[in-house]
Amino acid sequence: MKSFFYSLLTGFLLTITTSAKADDGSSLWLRYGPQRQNEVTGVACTAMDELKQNWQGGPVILKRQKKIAKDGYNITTKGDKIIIEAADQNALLYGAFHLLRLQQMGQDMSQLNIQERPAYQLRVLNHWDNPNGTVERGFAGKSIFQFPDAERMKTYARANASIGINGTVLNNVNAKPEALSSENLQKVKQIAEWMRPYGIKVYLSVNFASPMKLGGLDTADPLNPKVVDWWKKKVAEIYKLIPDFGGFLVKANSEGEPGPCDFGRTHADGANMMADALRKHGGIVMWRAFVYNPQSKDRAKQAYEEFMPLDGQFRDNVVLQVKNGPVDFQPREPYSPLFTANMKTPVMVEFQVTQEYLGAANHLVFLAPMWQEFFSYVKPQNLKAVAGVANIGTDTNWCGHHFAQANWYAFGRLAWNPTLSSETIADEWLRQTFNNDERIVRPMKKVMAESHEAAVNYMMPLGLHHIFAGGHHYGPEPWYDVPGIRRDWTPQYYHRADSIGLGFDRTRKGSKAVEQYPDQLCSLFDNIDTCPEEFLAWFHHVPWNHKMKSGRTFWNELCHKYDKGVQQTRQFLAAWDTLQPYVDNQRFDEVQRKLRIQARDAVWWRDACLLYFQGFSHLPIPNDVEHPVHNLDEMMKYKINITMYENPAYGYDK
Ligand code: GCV
Repeated sequence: MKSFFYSLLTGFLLTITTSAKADDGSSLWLRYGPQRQNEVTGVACTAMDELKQNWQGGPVILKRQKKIAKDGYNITTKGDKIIIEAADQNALLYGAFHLLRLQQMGQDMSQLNIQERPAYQLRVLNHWDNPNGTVERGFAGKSIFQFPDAERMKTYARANASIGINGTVLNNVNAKPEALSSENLQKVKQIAEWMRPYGIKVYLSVNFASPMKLGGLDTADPLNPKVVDWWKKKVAEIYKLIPDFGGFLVKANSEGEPGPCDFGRTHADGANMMADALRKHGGIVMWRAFVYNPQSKDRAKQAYEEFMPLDGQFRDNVVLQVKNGPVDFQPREPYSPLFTANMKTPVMVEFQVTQEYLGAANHLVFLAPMWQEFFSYVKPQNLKAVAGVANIGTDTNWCGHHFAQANWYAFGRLAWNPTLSSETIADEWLRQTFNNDERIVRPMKKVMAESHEAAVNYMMPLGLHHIFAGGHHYGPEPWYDVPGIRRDWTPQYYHRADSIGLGFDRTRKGSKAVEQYPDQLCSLFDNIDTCPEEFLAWFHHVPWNHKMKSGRTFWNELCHKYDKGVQQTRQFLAAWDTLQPYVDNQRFDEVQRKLRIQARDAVWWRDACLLYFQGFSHLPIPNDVEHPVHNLDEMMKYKINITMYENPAYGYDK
């Protein structure tokens, strides 16, 4: 009896000691043991400092090896020493972080023989940060660049370098002309100095009308000599301050932003003018292909239609930055057909790390599986570079949700090596961010693996897209409409629900968007019987009674998918609830709170969408799924009163 009480007491104390430690998540995945001086010799650089402080093992030698390709490195064990070889200092740093990762994951390092080469030379984060400190689609507080402090900038740079990110665009693509003011450039210079030791170049988004709004010219026509001269001088000013400045990112003639088309010129004219100004300094232009006009019959076709005729006309220091899907970062989209159009112009993919359409910083949605799905259609070698719209802000834990850090991490790892499995990435991240305890790693790896599909299920299954709330884009509003609003900003434009069925007919008989894909895929998508079911309502107006592979009708399948998503979020919460003894109190509570919101939001999504679409299908919700608990009229009246710069504190149910 005594020993029973004793073990109960020690068990209790152990639980208290492990869970009582509060951890605010500010260290991200960079959690090394107690610092001590270690034997690190060779090239003196940031890699050496990093290892001296954080490496716990035997001697490490950093060696320069000119023959290794840029940014690549080798790590080899030789007797009791570990040798990291690379051609330059940045790559030595990547090697050092690789070694530290192995240390954190408790790996055997007695026989290392690693050769790493990145798939892309440019691996860049895009921050949508505004000069006033707000972040467009930012769910983790304010801009980290508004009042940057050296310590936080250093953690940011280290975190990026640890996953191979080597570029950062500091401001919103909806750029203010002031981004190029001499005053702002001083600030950019300071940030560049903090980034430089970690191999990160800075870039700026620029407003195409800057020569007018900032320079006082009466035009921004890219072929006007005064405009050309203005950009040349501005670029020279930048490089004088920041000799390794990366270049410009441009959103032009899209969603009200100015561009070359305002002056009767093409996107190529605009991009080339800037590229010429940047060329002699080694800078590049990332020109976004995110364009669409309100009159179009199918927004999904537009980037292709607008940019294909310009192929071959861009300078070689221009890269077209194309969103992964043809519409706009929806929970699931087919890839944008520009990626397989065999363009001569280099293209880079733009992923969205911030969860604009995936539950903001409230839902646990691990994005690596979604990005891998993209790479299952688009060969990595077809791309020149990879960009990710950052989910980073001033919140203590950087990303608003502890598990959203995993998306920053995954973005960097996939930009380095797009063939990495999402399971490997989740495993690495969990072990570094929490610990190597299998009781955490195993269940949460499963949750992370299922989380994207779950979100698709409870938000927009079977090819549905763009049925979210207007403005802040959080929560379901398949009914959203405002008098006079452009049609391609309303869900009805996309879901086209009627008494016959649901979905956008993009077949050869419909908008013909399928024809932008290579022949084989075009035929596959075009035929309702061969179209992958996850894209059904993307490419077809699917009859409510269409027979699905499961044997169910389309309507019944839709009900099942929505309900499955709900059940999955409950399982995620249940899995997390059991981890209380193994996770520090603060992170346990914060994640639990978010998972509860997610589970409630999933019910909101399911109920809103099924009840709304039922008004068209006039079919009963099958008895083998949980029936809605909310009332459609009330859900239709419910509004979350926030802007596009903040994370909702709650979902539907407070
Ligand atoms: C930065 C969507 C988002 C906008 C974003 C735009 C873009 O429309 O809702 O916030 O603007 O995409 O990628 O340019």
